[in-house]
Amino acid sequence: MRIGEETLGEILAAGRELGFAACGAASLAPSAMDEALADWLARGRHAGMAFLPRTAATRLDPRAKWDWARGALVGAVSYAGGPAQVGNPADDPGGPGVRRYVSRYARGRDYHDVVKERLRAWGNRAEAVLGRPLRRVALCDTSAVLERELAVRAGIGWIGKNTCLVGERGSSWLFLGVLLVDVELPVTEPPTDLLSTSRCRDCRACLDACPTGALVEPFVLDARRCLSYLTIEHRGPIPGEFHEALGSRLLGCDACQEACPWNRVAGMPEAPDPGLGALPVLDELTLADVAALDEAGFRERFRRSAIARARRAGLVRNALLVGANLADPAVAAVARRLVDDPDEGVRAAARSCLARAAGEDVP
Ligand code: B12
Repeated sequence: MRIGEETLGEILAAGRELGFAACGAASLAPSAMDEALADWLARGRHAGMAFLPRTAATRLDPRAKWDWARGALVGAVSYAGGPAQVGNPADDPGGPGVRRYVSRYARGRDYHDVVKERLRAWGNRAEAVLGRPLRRVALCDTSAVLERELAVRAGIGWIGKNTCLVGERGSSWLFLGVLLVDVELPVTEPPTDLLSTSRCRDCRACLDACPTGALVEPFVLDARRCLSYLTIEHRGPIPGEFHEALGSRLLGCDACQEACPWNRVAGMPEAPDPGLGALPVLDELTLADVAALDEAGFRERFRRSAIARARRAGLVRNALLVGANLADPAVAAVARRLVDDPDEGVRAAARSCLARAAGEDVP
């Protein structure tokens, strides 16, 4: 079934009423990114994210998995606002004992829940508009679709050199969600070359701001060097060459977005979506408290947070390395207990933390 433009207009209006900062509709024509994705994977730029090559075919053509789907409704949820990372890690916001940077995306309720709940509500509203049941599935982040490309095709924004989707009115502080539906949507066909949508012109602010040179060329991120990847997705020790660059980043990195001039234009929401709320647990924990978390404590505290993705071992490892960067004696005290931790990444970080506290060179 194909719906008319007026009906789609009503569905998109319902999406905006539900609080999406932007929403749009896309076809499920196969991706134009087949060569770029194949090249990116072949060069190993996905690092240890084995799920990316495994699901590449579905990412390029979601109908390989959801064969009943005919169109995609795409929504963006703002997570703008909150303290920014400043140049000197020791000056980071947070107050005494809690100087550490947590990426903006992880400061509220788990965005997967927030975005999917809103997509489901949108599906209900779409059913009401259509007057018939709608087969649908709500996707955010964890499913095998190229969400940024679908968002471009839905008219929500364009791709920056930092690979992020920048909204039509500025701001890349946007989560993306996709509702696959079993109706065909009246959309104008997408551009085949995603990069032609870019409005970066000769700006290189994000490439220059990346502390590790992870943006190896415009629009190409090498996850092996990306602090966001290393602190969230990567299991095991973080290679020594990145320890200092980590600065005070306990989880994630926003450098390439902080540097983007499009995040300083007025227009898009300047505050996080109210649905995200705040995660008070972050204010209560010092770096040493984080380093001392056990599995049960970690699960309990981060149950409803995107931080859970880093797992206890990842977050403790990061806290030890950041503690060493900030010369925090309370973290060094915890490190002594962690040199025999079951996790190799934690053990290596504890050794590095103690060696740096003792003023030794770390390989
Ligand atoms: C794997 C992944 C990561 C990896 C790799 C990121 C990357 N750039 O590839 C890591 C762990 C590093 C990561 C980090 C972050 N991520 Co992430 N991530 C994903 C995930 C699960 C898959 C992305 C993917 O397929 N990557 C493969 C590359 C090839 O695809 P791509 O980035 O979509 O493609 C770009 C390039 O290929 C380029 N491109 C297009 N055409 C062409 C052609 C040529 C010739 C070339 C060279 C390039 C090129 O433009 C594409 C669109 O940006 C998506 C969710 C999803 N299912 O899509 C979220 C997602 C992309 N991440 C998201 C977020 C919020 C983040 C972080 C901000 C979190 C943080 N602060 O730590 C950082 C941002 C870092 C950055 N600059 O990208 C959001 C992005 C929202 C937005 N506004 O863009 C998404 C959409 C999740 C969501 N539902 O909101 N992420």
